[in-house]
Amino acid sequence: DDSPYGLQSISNGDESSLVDEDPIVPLPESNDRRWSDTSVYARKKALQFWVQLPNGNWELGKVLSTSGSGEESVIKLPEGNVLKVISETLVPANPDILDGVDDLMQLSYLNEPSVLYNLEYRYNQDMIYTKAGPVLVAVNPFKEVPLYGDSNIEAYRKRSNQSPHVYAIADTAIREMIRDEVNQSIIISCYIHSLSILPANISASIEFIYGAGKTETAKIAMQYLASLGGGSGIENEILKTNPILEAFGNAKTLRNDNSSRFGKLIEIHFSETRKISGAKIQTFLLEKSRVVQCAEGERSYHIFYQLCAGASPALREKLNLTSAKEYNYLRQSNCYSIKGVDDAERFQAVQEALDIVHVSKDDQESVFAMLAAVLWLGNVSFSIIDNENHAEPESDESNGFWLFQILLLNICLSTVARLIGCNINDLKLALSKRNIKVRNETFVQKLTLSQAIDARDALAKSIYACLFDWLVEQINKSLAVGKRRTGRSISILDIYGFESFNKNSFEQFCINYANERLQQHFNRHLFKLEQEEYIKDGIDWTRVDFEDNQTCLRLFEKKPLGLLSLLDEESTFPNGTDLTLANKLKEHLSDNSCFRGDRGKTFTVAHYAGEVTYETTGFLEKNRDLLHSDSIKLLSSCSRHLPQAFASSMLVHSEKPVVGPLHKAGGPDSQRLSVATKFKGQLFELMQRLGKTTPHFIRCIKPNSVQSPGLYEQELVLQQLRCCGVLEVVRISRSGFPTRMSHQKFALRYGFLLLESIAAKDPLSVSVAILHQFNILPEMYQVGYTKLFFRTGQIGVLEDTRNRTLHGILRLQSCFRGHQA
Ligand code: AD9
Ligand code: MG
Repeated sequence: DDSPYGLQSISNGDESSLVDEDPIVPLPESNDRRWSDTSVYARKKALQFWVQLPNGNWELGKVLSTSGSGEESVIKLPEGNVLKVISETLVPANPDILDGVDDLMQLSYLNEPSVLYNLEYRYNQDMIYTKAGPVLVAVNPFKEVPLYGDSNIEAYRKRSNQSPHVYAIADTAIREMIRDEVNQSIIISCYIHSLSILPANISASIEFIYGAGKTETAKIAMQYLASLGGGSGIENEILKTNPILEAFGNAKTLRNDNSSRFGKLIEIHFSETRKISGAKIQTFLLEKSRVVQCAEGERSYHIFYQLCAGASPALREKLNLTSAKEYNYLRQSNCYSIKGVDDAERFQAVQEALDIVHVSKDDQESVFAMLAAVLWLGNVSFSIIDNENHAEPESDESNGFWLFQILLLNICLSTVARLIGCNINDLKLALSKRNIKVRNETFVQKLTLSQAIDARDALAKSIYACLFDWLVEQINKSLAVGKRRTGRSISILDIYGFESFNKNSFEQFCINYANERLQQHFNRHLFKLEQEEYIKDGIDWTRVDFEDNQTCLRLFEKKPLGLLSLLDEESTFPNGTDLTLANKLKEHLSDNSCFRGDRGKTFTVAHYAGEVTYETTGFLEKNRDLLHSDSIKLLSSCSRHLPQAFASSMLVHSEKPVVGPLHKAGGPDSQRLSVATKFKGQLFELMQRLGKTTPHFIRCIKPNSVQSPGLYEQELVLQQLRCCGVLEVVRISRSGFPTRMSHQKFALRYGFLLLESIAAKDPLSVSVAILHQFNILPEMYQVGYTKLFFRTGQIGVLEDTRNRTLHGILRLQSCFRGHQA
């Protein structure tokens, strides 16, 4: 395809197919000649229009007539229905030759229905990838599509296939890394995790919402990079990190059977010989709470079910393992299996993968022991021992009447103690008492029932989170970049999308903050790219400001009066509560236009992707994320090496602000960073790293709410396009000159429309003559050194004239032939 538009190849063949038989009733003249494709100017020129039907869907229609004043138009729909509409609501549609273009930038009229239609047109033909200028849009097919595998990889490597694809993105990343000697990144994101911000008819089906395809897309990109090979099996090791991290960090949710509950960045390093030399994984904000709590119909992390289903008899005995249904942590959500997934089989695959990334059999057994310890901890229950509601783990004679229960509970406590390698009495103490140091004296405080349950759950969550981090560390050791390093890498980021549920808590707060940061990166980068091309071709370009999310980011990050600082401050007050936090935020942040204090414990943030109302319930506790010093001590006293490692990792010393009610009292707790501060630090580091790379953006879209192949829900897609910035890119490009064509191409395509013959002239002169003849306003285009740059819609106007002229010529020819006959 030699045309930058793909126009040539599409229109080659029978030109008469482009001819339009319907008479066009011209819309009234107007002075409103703005470049916007919804302007009267554009509306007057277009041949067909998008009409929004009462059900919200867009249909293609043609204007039959327009009222005298021009306010109303009569439109004919494809099925022959005729509709009277307000002219202003008509949205110009693209000429048919632009149907299904593989880059939205090629559309002459860039508007929502046109973009929606184009994606749908492609989706229906399993062309799930489309470019939106520099961004790749991936629509989840919810079925196997024949786009992957070795032969396809080969085709992209040789560039014999150039249609949009994750492979093409990965290939470009490799080439640019080599050519420019700059690290690259592939940033995969989606927007809308929940449909609660969608219209009611769509959110009704929320239970069946699946993922948008980020993790699959990341794996497809990894597959392409891994195909470069590396020797000593490093590429296979890299691919095998996927089943491991998915087992430990993914879970079945109502939206996705394999939902990632953490963010991931994998940095793949290359050697001088362009082979893979190693990799490094960084993870973000694992959803810890899932270990002890998950909603009906969801599951905890896959690995628990895999272990219960797939452990060998010997391992079962060692871990005192029973079935998933016997564990409280797994039982509460009443969901044990996933359709089409064999957990036992997956467990074998995980073990093999662990072998491949060099986690020794001994270490694997320790890992499984930690998992079993978490499960058994969940079965520890408590009894009230006095009339002040103090509690102790149930395990001694005080429960004499419940002989069976004593036996069972004794088993819980003793199994946990054995699995982590601690003294059973120390464990009991850690779950029922707390040492509090005030000045130089230490007091022992008995825990109430709810405190004891919290202490137990906190211990379970910490063990799991530490285990996850430990595994990532082991994987990184195995993938460590070899000696032949060049320092060049390609990073792939698979991070949670913007979340908005009916109830939004601390997790959504952090995730949405991360998305604000990423969006800023996205905006800045795309804007910069755009400008560079204009400068390169020497065109006159005034920087156009676009709406950025600086105000929202400032709301989060400003010191000392921003959401994060105030949250940390309140977290250090022993008497701080969810309500005092909410009040504090309202008191200090109300002058930021992105903030709205609501009634009670809630507040609302106007994110770039939409408003989200957060409930402060649990914010302080989750932000402090305290594992009591007694529990840390317990872990460090264990004879097993993993709990010891966990304990020392929890005692991260830092100069940074620290939180926790025991802050003033000293002790290990006071050394810990708050979750929000740690996350912010991670994000800053991430942004810095990404800032030094050339980014390639992939936006994943889910086309329907029932994970069904072939179904395309316009409204759902539109919402995602809106918040995921595809329309933002479109908007930015509309304010620039998104349409480009070389002088030669332009002269060739439209030259025949010139009234006076200047055939002998050079392409530039022909081009300029065309522009003048068609009265294209000077602000609508720019003449560059090599190309013409147009505002959106301009080429559509020329293209329509060209079609009409060709139509006329064809008619004349057939008349002529008829006459001759
Ligand atoms: V979540 O935000 O982590 O809950 P993701 O990561 O966005 O989510 P995921 O990649 O897990 O979504 O995709 C969800 C499901 O869509 C997969 O399990 C596949 O069944 C399906 N999918 C996604 N992409 C493809 C694809 N390219 N080809 C076939 C796909 N199926
Ligand atoms: Mg995922």
